[in-house]
Amino acid sequence: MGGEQEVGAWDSVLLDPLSEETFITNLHQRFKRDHIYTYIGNVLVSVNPYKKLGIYTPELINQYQSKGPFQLPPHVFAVAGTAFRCLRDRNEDQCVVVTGESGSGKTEAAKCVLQFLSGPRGLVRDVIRERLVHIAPILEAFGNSKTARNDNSSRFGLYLELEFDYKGDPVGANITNYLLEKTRVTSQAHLERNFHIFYHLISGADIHLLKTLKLQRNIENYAFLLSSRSHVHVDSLDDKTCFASMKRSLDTLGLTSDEILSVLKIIASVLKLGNVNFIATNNIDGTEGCTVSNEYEIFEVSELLGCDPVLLQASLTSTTCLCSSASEVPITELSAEQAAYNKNALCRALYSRTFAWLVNRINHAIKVKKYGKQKVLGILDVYGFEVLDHNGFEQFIINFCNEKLHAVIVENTLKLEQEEYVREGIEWCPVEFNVNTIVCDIIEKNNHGILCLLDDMSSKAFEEGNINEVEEALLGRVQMLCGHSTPRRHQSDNSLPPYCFRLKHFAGTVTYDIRGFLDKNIDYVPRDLSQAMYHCDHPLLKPLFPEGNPKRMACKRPPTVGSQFKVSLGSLVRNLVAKNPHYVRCIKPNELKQPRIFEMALVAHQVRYLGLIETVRVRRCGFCHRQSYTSFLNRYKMLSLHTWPAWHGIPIEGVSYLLRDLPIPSGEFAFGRTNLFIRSPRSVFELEEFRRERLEDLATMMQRTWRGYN
Ligand code: AOV
Ligand code: MG
Repeated sequence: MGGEQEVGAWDSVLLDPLSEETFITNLHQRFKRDHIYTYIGNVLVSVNPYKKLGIYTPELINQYQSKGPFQLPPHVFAVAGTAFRCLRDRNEDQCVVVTGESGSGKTEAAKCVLQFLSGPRGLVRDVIRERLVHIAPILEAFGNSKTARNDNSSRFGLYLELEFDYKGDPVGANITNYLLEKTRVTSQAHLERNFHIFYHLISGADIHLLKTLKLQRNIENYAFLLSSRSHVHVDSLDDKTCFASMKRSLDTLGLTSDEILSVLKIIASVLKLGNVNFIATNNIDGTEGCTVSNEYEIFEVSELLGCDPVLLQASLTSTTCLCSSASEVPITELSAEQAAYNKNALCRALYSRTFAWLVNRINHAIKVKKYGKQKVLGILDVYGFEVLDHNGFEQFIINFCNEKLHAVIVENTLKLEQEEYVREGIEWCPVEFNVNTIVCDIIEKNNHGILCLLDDMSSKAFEEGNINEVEEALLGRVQMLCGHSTPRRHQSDNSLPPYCFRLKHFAGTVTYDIRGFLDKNIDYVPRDLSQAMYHCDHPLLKPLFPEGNPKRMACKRPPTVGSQFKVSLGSLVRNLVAKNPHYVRCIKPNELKQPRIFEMALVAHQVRYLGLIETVRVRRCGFCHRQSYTSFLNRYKMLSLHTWPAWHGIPIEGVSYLLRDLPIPSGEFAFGRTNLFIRSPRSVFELEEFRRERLEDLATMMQRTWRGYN
């Protein structure tokens, strides 16, 4: 990293003059020399290099662990280090929020933060450190996939919270996952893949395991793995190696070989069910029924899951009526189309519930064992904003998540920050910025938002069973909602395709196709299939399908996918705002996933919607840290003879004496009504260093005195 200082500015706050052009030119100059990180004060901007860089070594982790911000070039390790020091020194909860569009490098950045926190220098207890680094290969195998925009795209949201003890060592962690995009299990867009695990398994399992799982080594044999009838290969991924490392990770996390086999049996069953087809037959009463075309697959799935093949086939091709109290329960034969639909619902449920089980199991392996709740450091890595050729319910949920997080970040970095300066009486020239809260309102507003409409209509569709008609009514109402509130220029845009509505998100306008929204929101697994799964002789299936327990009262319908997501996102946001935030803003330099290409227009678009220039403006005149006068005095009074050992006057005066004794320029501090404001992270770091040195001097002095007595 030698000569770093010569390449542009480390911190965009120093750019003169500041404009969108100079900001992007600085990023570009640095990108050309592989300096992908640049600061905006304490916000880190990261531009995806699309090539391996030698800047994530244990040696560098060591350096960033021992040096403070601005002593070394900008780096995601520095952000992790600052967050860690804030936690240790100020005893406050921290969070690192990584954002950016799909393929911009969020997951890689989040992994670097985790790598840093579980890195060398004995920061971590060994077992936990070992386990933490093995989380990613498992979650990525089961939760990531190749999409049009990213070969390793996260198809779930991840929030990992590390807990530290009083010494600053992580003692455990907890993962919260957000809505896995489970429709991918049964269908994928053109040139996209299913979840990685399926390909890892087929390519990487040894011959014995394949035999046990009744699988063949040929991906082309499985309908769920053939997007648009052809298998999509990913150059950047070696499925065989990935399978080995995923298995090693499961072992390291303490999963038993029985547990691993149980999971893989479900994965294999999903693949085999994908090959089950239904042939239409005519019932005696003239209605359409169906039979299974390849009974052998059903037989093998039954062996894998430990169930009766006759029962499995019956629950796939017919349905029993719940309302009857008679001993003979009426059975309705399903059409081939209905049976295929139910089978897919079962596959999605099997997969997503197994994923949830895995997350739970990982949490069990990394949970805090000895200590009570200490301070925590959260890392957030969600699925990035995406606009595809065809955008459905999944993109709607993903983009809503990004919209909400964006609103929170803007609120925190631009709005609240400026309001606080004004409240504290600090001289301030306001910086204008855009907020897009209107879109969040359109989506989530109680009683009126799209999610609420969706729930109302889902109930209607569920009760009346006429999903197509209800979907059309829903479309009309959603279009009205968007039309009322979206800017005029989109109303005049009359190119809206059938069944679609359009939302102007912070990062771009997206056209959503409403077909499938109701169905995916209801997310219903037919009762007969839940019961069949519950009765399987397979250790995971009973807990995964509790609703299949016949003794369980027929309870009310479970909450819809949309409403559950809204609740979990709300609690995530409350959780984040209660912590001291650190931001990593990721930028995608080109759509080709290629190194060395920096598309100006694409970068400018992201810089604009992320509000980065406004962030520079606020940061330029702003302050990175604030502390009440009393707590500042308590922590640093030892650095001055005026204030040490105790200050008895008014706190603000004590702080003013204290600062006069320190070799930090006075421009670095501003006196607010209740807080002292510190401009740059470097000054905070220096204060901490002075304090550490002073404590060491005191300790040495006491040792000498002690020896003198003896
Ligand atoms: P994402 O998390 O932001 O997308 P990733 O972190 O998966 O994006 O990055 C996409 C790809 O870019 C990775 O698989 C790497 O090949 C490359 N990449 C990203 N960051 C780096 C880096 N620092 N060094 C080298 N290569 C990198 V999504 O999950 O789609 O929103 O839902
Ligand atoms: Mg990702």
